[in-house]
Amino acid sequence: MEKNTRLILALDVTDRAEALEIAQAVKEYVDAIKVGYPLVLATGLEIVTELSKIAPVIADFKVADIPNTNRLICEQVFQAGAEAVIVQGFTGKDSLEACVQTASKLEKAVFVVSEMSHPGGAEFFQPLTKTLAKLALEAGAFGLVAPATRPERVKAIRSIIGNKMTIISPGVGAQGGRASAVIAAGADWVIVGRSIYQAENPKESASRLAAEIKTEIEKEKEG
Ligand code: OMP
Repeated sequence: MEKNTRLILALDVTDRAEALEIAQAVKEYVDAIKVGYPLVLATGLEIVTELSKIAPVIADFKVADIPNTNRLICEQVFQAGAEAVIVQGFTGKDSLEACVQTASKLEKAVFVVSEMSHPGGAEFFQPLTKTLAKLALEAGAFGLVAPATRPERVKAIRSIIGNKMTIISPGVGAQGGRASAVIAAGADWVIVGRSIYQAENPKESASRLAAEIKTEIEKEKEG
């Protein structure tokens, strides 16, 4: 997954043709496409294979099971063509390590949820965020998922992990976060779903977001 536009599309539509059409339309503005339960349950795991021909795919299954089941899930997802998988860390070190080991054997990546972006994400995750971030770091995960709705939390998470892991950050647009603010807070990539795929013109929306991110990065370089 190359760091170019620093934008990831969350493709939570439930129609195969619509998914492929949007992916094609926005591909020049996104570094990856995140696919989760809505699209895969509606259309089948083959959609991961199809989309992986358009852009690198992050499979968002928030994997949260015992080590053996985690391994089996990750194997399926990677064999289908995903470059990365999103997993939960609260299942513990052994379960997380099973994901990371499966990924590293296949040269794939694991992202661990450190704190969720919705209001309820503050209830149970926040007291554990630091622990989850450290666990992910020790397990050798590629990165963390952190909330664009709380840029100050992204900043705090960045200060825990330094530059040893990447941060992908959902919550921009429909959930109220701003792409420029979360990039300024230290996120590597911004994840955007509804603001792109529900827009009248998804390509234009993706282009605008990519431009906002670029302007913020240039501002940082100058400053
Ligand atoms: P929009 O709110 O439509 O932009 O979509 C955000 C995407 O990010 C959805 O696919 C969510 O499932 C996902 N997400 C969050 O919104 N918050 C989180 O804390 C974690 C995720 C995620 O793991 O991707």
